[in-house]
Amino acid sequence: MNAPTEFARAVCPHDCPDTCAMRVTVVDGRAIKVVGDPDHPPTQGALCAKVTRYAERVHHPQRLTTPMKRIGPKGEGRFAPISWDEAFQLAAARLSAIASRTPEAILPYSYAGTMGLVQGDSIAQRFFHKIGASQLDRTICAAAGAAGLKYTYGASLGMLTEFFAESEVILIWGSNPIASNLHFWTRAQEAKRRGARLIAIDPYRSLTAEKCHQHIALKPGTDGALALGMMNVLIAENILDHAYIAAHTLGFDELRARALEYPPSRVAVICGVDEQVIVDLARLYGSTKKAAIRTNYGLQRVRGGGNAVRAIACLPSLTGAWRERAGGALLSSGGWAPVDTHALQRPDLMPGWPSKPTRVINMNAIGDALLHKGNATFGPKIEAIVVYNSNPVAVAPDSERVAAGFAREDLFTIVLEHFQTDTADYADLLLPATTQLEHLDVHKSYGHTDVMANLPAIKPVGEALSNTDIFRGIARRMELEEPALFESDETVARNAFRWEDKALAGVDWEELKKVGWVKLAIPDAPFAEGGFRTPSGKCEFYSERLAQLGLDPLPDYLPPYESADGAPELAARYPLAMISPPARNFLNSTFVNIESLRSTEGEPHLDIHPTDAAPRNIAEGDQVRIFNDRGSMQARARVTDKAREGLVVGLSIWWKKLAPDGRNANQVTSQALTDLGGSATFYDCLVEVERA
Ligand SMILES: Nc1nc2c(c(=O)[nH]1)N[C@H]1C(S)=C(S)[C@@H](COP(=O)(O)OP(=O)(O)OC[C@H]3O[C@@H](n4cnc5c(=O)[nH]c(N)nc54)[C@H](O)[C@@H]3O)O[C@H]1N2
Ligand SMILES: Nc1nc2c(c(=O)[nH]1)N[C@H]1C(S)=C(S)[C@@H](COP(=O)(O)OP(=O)(O)OC[C@H]3O[C@@H](n4cnc5c(=O)[nH]c(N)nc54)[C@H](O)[C@@H]3O)O[C@H]1N2
Ligand code: SF4
Ligand SMILES: [Mo]
Repeated sequence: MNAPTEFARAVCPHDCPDTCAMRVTVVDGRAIKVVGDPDHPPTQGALCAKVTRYAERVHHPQRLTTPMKRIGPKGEGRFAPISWDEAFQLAAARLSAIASRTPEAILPYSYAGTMGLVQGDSIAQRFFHKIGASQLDRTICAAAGAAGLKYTYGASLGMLTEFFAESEVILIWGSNPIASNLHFWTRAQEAKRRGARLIAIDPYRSLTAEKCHQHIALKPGTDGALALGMMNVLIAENILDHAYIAAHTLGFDELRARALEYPPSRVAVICGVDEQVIVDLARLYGSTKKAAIRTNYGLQRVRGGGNAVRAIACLPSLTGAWRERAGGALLSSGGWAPVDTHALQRPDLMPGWPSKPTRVINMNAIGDALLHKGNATFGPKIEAIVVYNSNPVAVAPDSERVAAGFAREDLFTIVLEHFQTDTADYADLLLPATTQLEHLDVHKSYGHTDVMANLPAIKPVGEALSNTDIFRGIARRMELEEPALFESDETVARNAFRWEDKALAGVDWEELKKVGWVKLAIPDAPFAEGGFRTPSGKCEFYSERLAQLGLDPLPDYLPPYESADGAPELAARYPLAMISPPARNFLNSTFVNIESLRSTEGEPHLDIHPTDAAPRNIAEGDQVRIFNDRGSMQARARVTDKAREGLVVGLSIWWKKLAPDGRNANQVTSQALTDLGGSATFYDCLVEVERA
């Protein structure tokens, strides 16, 4: 426990690249204030508006404080309180009965409600592995980008976020840092004050794009073509670092041939951007020494997302931007920390490991999976689902099918939650979980390069238990005897990292607990001398591993599934592309139920260009219906050129039950998967819009 000084030290648990250090003021056992730690360099004393409200969320009157069981029809959300003893008994009885017969009929469903390595996927994974449950492929967010990086750099690695402050050109590509990566934006502002040019590449004039020197509003899902077009110019005009290419890259000749297929004239048509803009962008990028790319996940939520990230990731290796610490690219820094995933999750507890691991279900197709009757290829029908750290009924694509799946009378559903979310409404057993201020955890970051310790600041609210305690409780009642299931949070945290790794040399868990955070030892310019983590040790323009999988070994442009190029007939019926990126005051669907933040967002909106609004008779403030073959939702129209022509934007992710029509953007999104990584394609979605 923290000493009862004036504040306790915590880590923001949310799925955000910034992983801030927090100071919590506790009075009489209640957290009354949470602020950014001024001593933590990446946090610089500032939290975002959402998490400044964290104490309000922790002590919210609607926090779940006792276990509950369903008393009404499925999905109605009526529950009666029960004891933990009864809750564990009910969970154990149902799961044991299924596990003894068809263990793969049990499925965990979790994502990043907390990014903590302990309360995320440690005891929970061990539990599901031990009972032989199906595995979940956790691909809802970043898997396409991660695959793009893996096949190009070897892992999720990139330039260090602090050095963007020294960059001379920054491409903010598929990223809206003012909403979703605030502490990077601070660095970009520093660079801007020193004279850097900021260029946003985004189909939407986001809060960030509005504040950049230039905004390139390409068509959604066409980033791979833009990157190849830039390469074409760099090659044609010989703006290349030949020495860097020769020493530290693989497959230049092949990439060159591919890039020559993408002259700016062709790319201009694909992207819906002037040819000269592409040429100028490439020239500026290539001729600036300290040229940096902050790309983010917004651009990889489309069919060609993995290839687009790969193409972008090649750019700094062509120009040698890696030579400077203020040059290079960053999508995720998550691969720098030496996390011991095997020790945390213990895949070896799976009955058939390693030769016959259990079935894997992609979380993006959860709707189809829950509605599947089971057969030889799919395997057994899903009979039980255990949801923690996620709100799939609100966040998963093709929501009509997701909700229909959760509504199945014969599905046994356990939900571990802080609040009665849209998903919790479908639970048979609803179990109250602790928040970050009430439990122990250890963190890495995917935006900066510190590892951090989170210590409990207050006692659990009500009868809440940590995820780890809940899974230990169920395991005990199932009479599982595996010791790994009963390790303490301390022990799990102590083994979460390979402390002997040179990035952590000299630090251990005791030390980390004491000091709060430790910066990993990584060179300022990590790839100045090559040292990529691919099999060849080079930046792989050409990937032999992809070739062996029967995939294109070179990055290419793949038109979105749902676009005039990808599906002309569909585009004729549903001519508008819809994207639903994060709203500034929500974190995915977290915080939507915090009144102060929800009232700042107001209500669900749809931004639509005047040229698209006029023929549909849509005026500012009209209630509109957005629809396609998968479903429909309503929103209030904002007629604005922030959305480029042909694009509509509905900032997300609303709780359905807190939206006027009980629906959200995922009514229209699809379960189709990306080219690489099996990621979701939330922004690869055609719709029509009409006045409601
Ligand atoms: N306030 C807030 N912060 C968040 C979140 C939140 O919900 N709210 N969510 C967190 C999570 S889980 C994640 S993954 C990150 C997400 O944050 P980011 O990685 O920044 O991704 P998005 O917000 O999805 O999209 C960023 C920008 O990409 C644009 N975009 C959409 N499609 C395309 C495209 O095809 N090409 C290009 N170039 N741009 C495109 C969008 O208009 C948006 O402005 O943010 C995290 N931080
Ligand atoms: N239309 C559309 N849909 C999207 C996106 C989009 O841009 N547009 N973005 C997608 C992306 S990038 C992501 S990452 C996903 C995010 O999807 P999710 O990971 O499901 O994120 P949240 O909606 O924030 O839900 C997390 C839930 O976990 C709970 N939680 C937090 N901490 C704990 C804990 O310690 N224990 C337990 N038991 N519960 C906890 C929170 O209360 C919250 O309800 O959504 C995706 N869905
Ligand atoms: S959500 Fe992101 S910016 Fe906000 S406090 Fe958490 S880590 Fe920091
Ligand atoms: Mo995400």
